[in-house]
Amino acid sequence: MQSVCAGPLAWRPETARSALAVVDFARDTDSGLHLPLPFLGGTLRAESWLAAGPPETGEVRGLRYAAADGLCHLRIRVERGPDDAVIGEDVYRRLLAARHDLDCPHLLRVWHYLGRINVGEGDDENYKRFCVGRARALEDHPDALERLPAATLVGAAENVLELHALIGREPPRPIENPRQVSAYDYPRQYGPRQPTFARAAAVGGDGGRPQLLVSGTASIVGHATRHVGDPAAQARESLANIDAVLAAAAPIVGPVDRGDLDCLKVYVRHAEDAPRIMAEVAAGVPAGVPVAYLKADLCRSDLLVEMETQVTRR
Ligand code: 3EB
Repeated sequence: MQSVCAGPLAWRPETARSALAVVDFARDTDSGLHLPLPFLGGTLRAESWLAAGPPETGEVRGLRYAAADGLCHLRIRVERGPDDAVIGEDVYRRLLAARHDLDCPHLLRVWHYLGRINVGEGDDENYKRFCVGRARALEDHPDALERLPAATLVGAAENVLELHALIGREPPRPIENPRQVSAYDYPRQYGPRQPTFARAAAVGGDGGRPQLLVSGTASIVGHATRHVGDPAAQARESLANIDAVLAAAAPIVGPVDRGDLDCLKVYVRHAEDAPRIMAEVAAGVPAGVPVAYLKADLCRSDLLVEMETQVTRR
């Protein structure tokens, strides 16, 4: 399998020996995890989350896990019901409890793939209902609210909620973006309960090399969507937001820029916008960075593109 982005999940990536999870975007293998999202192209075909030793695997609270060396990859997939507040709360309660069963009390990174994400009007939109359920579960876990994980939440091509998470023994250091209102402070117009994630999470570094996991990053400045209807301009704004997150994390990961990205994942709402978005990424990101393009609906119906990335201090 080519172009595998080595994730963190080894507190010391240089000594990583095995993978807790291999996520195979392009479906090159039967052995990797597959996402409920169509692969649109790019040189990055899979990502792996590394650990120091061979993982112990099993199931806890309905979540499949692979754990080694104080790090754990978790996943769960459930059918959607009539109200995503219900599955949001249920899945988050399971995840928050599983942290303690596995002796990895800290959420580091969460990915959510939610079917029919933009269906429903106003506060009844499925994404906003999901946020209500997630917030209800987190209310009972103030420790988790204090150190929010990096996250991505995009639409799934199937009528499910699939959640993947990295959790750890050591806490992440959450990073915010000075160009954006923190998602947990979004004003009421975006829904009854705010999304609970940090713009990035720095992990590791204790004698090893810290890694910065950057959340799904879109064309939002302040709290407003910018460049409605213009996918190329949204791609440029998303990259500007990634630059701002990298700058905010410089005290931890050093002076890094786009050329230092381990890899880039680009979520595209409309496949027909992909050529224009690919052209912006080719113009704005050095050619050595492996990129994956995945088709997904996004949390706000006016967002056309979203990007996530990571960087490992050299
Ligand atoms: C945004 O910045 C875009 O609800 O967990 C990105 C990443 C977004 C994570 C989430 C939402 C989430 O608001 C949407």
